[in-house]
Amino acid sequence: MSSRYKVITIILVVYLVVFFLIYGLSNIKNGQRDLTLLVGDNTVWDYSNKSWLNITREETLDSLNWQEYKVFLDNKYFGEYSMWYDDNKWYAFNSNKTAVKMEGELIAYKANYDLKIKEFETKENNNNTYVHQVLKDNNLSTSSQMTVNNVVNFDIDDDGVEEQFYVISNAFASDFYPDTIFSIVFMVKEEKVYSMYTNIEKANYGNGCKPYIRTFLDINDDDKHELILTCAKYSVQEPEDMLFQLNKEKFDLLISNQ
Ligand SMILES: [Ca+2]
Ligand SMILES: [Ca+2]
Repeated sequence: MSSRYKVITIILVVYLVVFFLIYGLSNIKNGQRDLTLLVGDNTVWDYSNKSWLNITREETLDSLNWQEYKVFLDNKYFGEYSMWYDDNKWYAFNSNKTAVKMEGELIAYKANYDLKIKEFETKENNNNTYVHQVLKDNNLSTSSQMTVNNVVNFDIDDDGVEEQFYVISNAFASDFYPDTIFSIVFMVKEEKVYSMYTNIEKANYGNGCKPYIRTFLDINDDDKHELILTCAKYSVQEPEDMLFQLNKEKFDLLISNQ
């Protein structure tokens, strides 16, 4: 090979490597992510071609039974199991097709990448500074009685400092009778309030819903976490499951089961 061809070959190889590094890797990182997520017994979300789909029950039964999922219970890794949906409930089977008992809240996924799911602790809130501010901002009394007033500390944006997530509600009160039912979830970062979920309605027996943060998970593998918020409804009504992503100054609702 003449030195001229060697130079051309080297330039070509370098060009192809650089091309792959710039376009190939970014495609793998951004475009080719496929995910099926089971959220409890009520919700199945599918992510592919950069869009979300809420899968309904009939489709679930047909296409998702007996596939292998990574299973988490109460956000703790439980193992890899074949999942089977019957009578509105997921069942897990090991490789011998023996049913495995699951205790705790189910999150399970099937994906072409590792979905990071982190544990966290929900605590009763005993500092109402921000709660009072948010109640006022929503024209609600700061002396409102509540059925939920919780806080979760979690570093959602991976900057090494935990944010505070407040969950407040007066839904399903049994010993007081509010005129207005509210459920509000917001985040505080550096003394600034970021609203995530606000539902305020006139009381009408059993309406409203009681929210809780269910799971912090990193759906797009960028180390910043997204979160699933569940709002439990009265009696047999299906709970609402919502997936939120922090997008600079605000939370975007990526998908809901309703
Ligand atoms: Ca942070
Ligand atoms: Ca993320």
